[in-house]
Amino acid sequence: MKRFTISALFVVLLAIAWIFSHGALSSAAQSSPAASGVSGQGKMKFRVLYTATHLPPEAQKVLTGAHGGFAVDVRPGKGETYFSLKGAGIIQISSDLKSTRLLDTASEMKDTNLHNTTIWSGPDATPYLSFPGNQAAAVFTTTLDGKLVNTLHTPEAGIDLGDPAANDYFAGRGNFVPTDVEQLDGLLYITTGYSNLDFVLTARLSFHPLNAVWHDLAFGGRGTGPGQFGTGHGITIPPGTKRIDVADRPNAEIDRFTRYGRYLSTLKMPLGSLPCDIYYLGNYAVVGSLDGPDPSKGAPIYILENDKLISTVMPKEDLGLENFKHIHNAVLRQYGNKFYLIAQAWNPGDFAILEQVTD
Ligand SMILES: [Ca+2]
Ligand SMILES: [Ca+2]
Repeated sequence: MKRFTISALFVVLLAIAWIFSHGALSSAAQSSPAASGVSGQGKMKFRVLYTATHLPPEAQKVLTGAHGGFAVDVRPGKGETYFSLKGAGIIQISSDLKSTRLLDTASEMKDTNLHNTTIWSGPDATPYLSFPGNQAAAVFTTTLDGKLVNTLHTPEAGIDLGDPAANDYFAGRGNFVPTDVEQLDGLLYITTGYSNLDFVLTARLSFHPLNAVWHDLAFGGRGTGPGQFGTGHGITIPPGTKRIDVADRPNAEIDRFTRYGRYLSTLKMPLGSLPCDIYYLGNYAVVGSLDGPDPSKGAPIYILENDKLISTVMPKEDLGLENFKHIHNAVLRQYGNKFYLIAQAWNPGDFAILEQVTD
């Protein structure tokens, strides 16, 4: 009986010790800025849900080199997000954001930087992913399981791209440096912001088998005039429209065009910001910015509603994500009754998923 009492007392002491140590651990975790910070204004405030450790181990190993962007499968019943990391390959984030996995990626895509991603559907509704290979001088198109089905290479001298400046550039052996790609009505629209050309080029798609050939439509060009770019870095077509939006990064502008390349208007971003690309979800838009107006205060993710800035999320300053010195890309997801931001940083690269704070 006595022995039983002593044993029972020991068990109770063990339990108390466990509770105390567990409590200490959880309070340590909660006191880190990444776990407690909130950033943004109004209804679009966010906290950290997942950090880089949410990615597959092979992706974590090469994450500091991240220099790309996300595509979200917005078809009904889908919701997966795709991007690629040099040295790892294409990564798929599940619709509920709870899991990530690497897709089997062709070696010519895996070991080069894919600077952004878009998802689009062919005339028979087959979905494809396209990636601008800024180092490979190619635009790669895959199926959703990562199988490479087309590679579009540098325009050959003599091909009519629809603009004498673009034709002369490639006749003079200028380099093709795609920085983003979109698809509309059988045309790929490709920004070339990292080259002196700095035009949007187009290529005509055909199917079964998938092929892309250069098309005689090009627009933009380097400059500060209407519809010109300082660096035409990102290109996006707002879903349900036929409008082409180009992020002109050093000029803090989103330049808007018809699908025929006719300049429409410019959406001004905060002066001194460096918008990399724009992503639309309903009436909302998200703009990841390489720097903010005050670079010492870090890089913002801007959230717009009907083209009006409603929230500025600062992952480094407010959320303690130390590697988020520069935002290279961000997209907005809605899952259940909440919004989520999926973001990647550049130099150093990093990754995070932020969750809307609704309470
Ligand atoms: Ca411009
Ligand atoms: Ca884009």
